[in-house]
Amino acid sequence: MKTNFCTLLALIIGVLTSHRCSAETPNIVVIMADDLGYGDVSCYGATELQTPHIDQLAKEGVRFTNGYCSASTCTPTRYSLLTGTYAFRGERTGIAPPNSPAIIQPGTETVASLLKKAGYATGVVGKWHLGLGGPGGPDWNGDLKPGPLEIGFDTCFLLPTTNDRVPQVYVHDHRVPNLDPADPLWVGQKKPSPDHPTGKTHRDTLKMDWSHGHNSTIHNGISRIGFYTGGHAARFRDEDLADKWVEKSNEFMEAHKDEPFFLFFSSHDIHVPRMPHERFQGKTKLGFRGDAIVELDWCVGEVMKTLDRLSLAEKTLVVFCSDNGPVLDDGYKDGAIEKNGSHRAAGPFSGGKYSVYEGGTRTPFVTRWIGRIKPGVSDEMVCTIDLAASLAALTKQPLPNDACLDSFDVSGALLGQASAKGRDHLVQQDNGSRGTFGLRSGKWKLHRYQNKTARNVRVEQELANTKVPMHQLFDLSEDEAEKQNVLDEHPQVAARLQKQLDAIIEN
Ligand code: NG6
Ligand code: CA
Repeated sequence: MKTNFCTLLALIIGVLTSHRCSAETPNIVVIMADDLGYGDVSCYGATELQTPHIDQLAKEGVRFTNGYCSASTCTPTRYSLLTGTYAFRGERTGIAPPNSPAIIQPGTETVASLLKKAGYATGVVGKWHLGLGGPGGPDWNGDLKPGPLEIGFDTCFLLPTTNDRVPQVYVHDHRVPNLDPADPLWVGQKKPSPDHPTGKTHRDTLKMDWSHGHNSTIHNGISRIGFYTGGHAARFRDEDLADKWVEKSNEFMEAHKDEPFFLFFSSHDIHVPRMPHERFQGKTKLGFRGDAIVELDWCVGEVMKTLDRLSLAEKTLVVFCSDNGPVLDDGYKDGAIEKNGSHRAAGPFSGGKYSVYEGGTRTPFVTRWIGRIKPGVSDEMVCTIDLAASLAALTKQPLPNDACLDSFDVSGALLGQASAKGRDHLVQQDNGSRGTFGLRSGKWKLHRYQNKTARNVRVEQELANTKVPMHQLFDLSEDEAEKQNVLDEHPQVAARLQKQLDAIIEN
């Protein structure tokens, strides 16, 4: 009798506790590559180079064939990843200039703030490109806030914009480290003095020439977008960025190894200027673009090594993704076009960076959680915008009604559960909210153009611009390369998708 009573009590306590503890709190590491295309890694079909570490991750986890980022440029994808809301709903969410103020306002619910509520230590290391500072822009010599720390991150170690933009300094929490007050940092849009050397006036001194834009202030033999002076003691070498991201990520994971942590490892590879560390230069036949992919792959390997060393591989969900599709010539003469050979950066898809063809947003997407995720390949549609709702669901954090408006809980699909579904539709954006969109709905894909120009339709050529009708419709189940506009054959489908797109945009 007594035993029975105890057994019953234990059962009740067990049920109650398991209920209370049903939220799962693995460490979460999101590794986002920059400008990496669907076909740029060997587990997605690349044959001209090898990415053994990313392949290993895919082998141990789920490799998504319908994994997306939400825009074909950086700032809107990152905005959506963090806020769970389409970038076209926000202000100034197009590609951010060097002196952009913070784009995500303090108080906005983000992946980081949600996970912080769930008890996570939260950190971001690497490319930010979401602006810093109040309406006047960043105070480079003072406190750089608001920034990541005001939207849920406990700590940050950043490349403030993107490395083809000025300035080449890091940001640690609210400050530029190693800044000498006697040599203040000035960042601006206009030449600071008539004799200021630029990529135009001192072109013959450059170690990598520019092809379009990118001809203002020179640092480390590379001319950039925008002007700056001062801050010399704080400046970095482009070649050292990847090592720094690995060092700072390791520090963060080690410091928080005994509590759940969320690390957003935001790589700058393989964005221009592609200037990998000397030890990676020449590693591929594809020039610095290929070498930067190998450097990125090395970073992924280093993160995995650290998780193994800290015995955290079975306690950590790793997500690998990209912020937009590929581009070959993005403003520097780094040989990407000449050395491309038979490499297909966007895999089987058309378009790439800046475009709403599949190549712009369908990108490598892998999840791994050893012991929890059954390895495999998934055709479910998932997007970086879904991380907010999915990770909130996993950690049992309620989503406020006015937050993460476009993020779906696809946690089951992300964890590779057999019958779990991904999303059934997705709006694909190009840059800002200029009115060019793609809508994928099941097997159908609608394009809507504002300017009637499909930018960068062919990534293997330099900024190929093609005239297109305002609307196009493709059947991805038969035509994944979006070559055959079938709008005239399926007017009702096109009308339905146009209505669906309008409803989402105007919502
Ligand atoms: C474009 C730049 C391009 C790149 C892009 C942002 C020119 C001519 N082109 O304006 O080089 O910096 O912005 O890329 O300046 S992203 O991946 O950060 O969105
Ligand atoms: Ca990018």
